[in-house]
Amino acid sequence: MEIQLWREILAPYSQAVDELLIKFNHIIADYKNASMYSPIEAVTGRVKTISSILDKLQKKNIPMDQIVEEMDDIAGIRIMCQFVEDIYKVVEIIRSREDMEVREEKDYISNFKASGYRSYHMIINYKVNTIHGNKTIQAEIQIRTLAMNFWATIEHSLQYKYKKNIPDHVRGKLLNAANATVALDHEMSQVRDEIIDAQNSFNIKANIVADILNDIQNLYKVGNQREIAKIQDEFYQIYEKDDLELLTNFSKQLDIMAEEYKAQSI
Ligand code: 0O2
Repeated sequence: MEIQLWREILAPYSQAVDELLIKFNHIIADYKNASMYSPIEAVTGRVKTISSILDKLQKKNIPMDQIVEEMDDIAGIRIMCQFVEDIYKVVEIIRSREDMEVREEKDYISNFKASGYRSYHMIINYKVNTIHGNKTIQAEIQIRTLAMNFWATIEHSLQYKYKKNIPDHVRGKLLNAANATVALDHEMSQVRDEIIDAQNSFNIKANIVADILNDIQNLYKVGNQREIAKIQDEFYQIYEKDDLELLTNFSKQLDIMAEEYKAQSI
């Protein structure tokens, strides 16, 4: 197969990865803007390298002309969550999306692999619009906790180093480490509510501060500049007190002031 053909084959997968990354990052942003805890911590994506595709075709005896139908992970998205519970929330989010049609799900968390690998996999059909028309491609979404991801990333590089024949003594250590990540995820889940509360407070404060500074910026354009400088000083003093209620009230006052200026200018 010529290089040019590979480019043509891979282009829609690359577009799908770009689009899916934007969509999942928007989900994170939507939660944060609403001052809500996001079940998605981070998302990454990649298009499988030609060399990995060739390896897999060989391993699974897939003919070249069956790549699109038979290979489901040329486009790959990886979603990282803080807690195991979040993984199942993300699964629900994906199941409910109209732009992602779930073809297959593999729960390697309830049934982890002999290697110790844990992750939730979803294969989806995803439609991309290109200048050559619409094309539906398959994409693999791996959903894992940060601990599962840490383990899988290291184990994956060892598989590469040992060409998939990891020596028994290393394999044993990896299984111990996999068990440790199970315990870590379990312990973290016990304090999930407290951690979420702390993170929500952080988000609420960050959003209020952003609103206040936005109001000050807008008032600066239309108001008395000395008065605005005083407001800004007042904000710094309140901020130092580290009291969410005071900040909230201050933000409300500024909103009222901004509305008054708006009314005057009409
Ligand atoms: P890469 O380089 O990450 O793309 P198989 O043929 O068994 O490998 P199958 O049946 O197509 O895979 O799907 P499966 O088992 O769900 O695995 C798909 C992907 O999950 C793998 O892709 C890995 O990314 C990841 N994975 C599965 N098992 C393990 C494991 O034991 N350790 C780690 N670190 N990752 C795993 P690829 O193509 O194998 O690799």
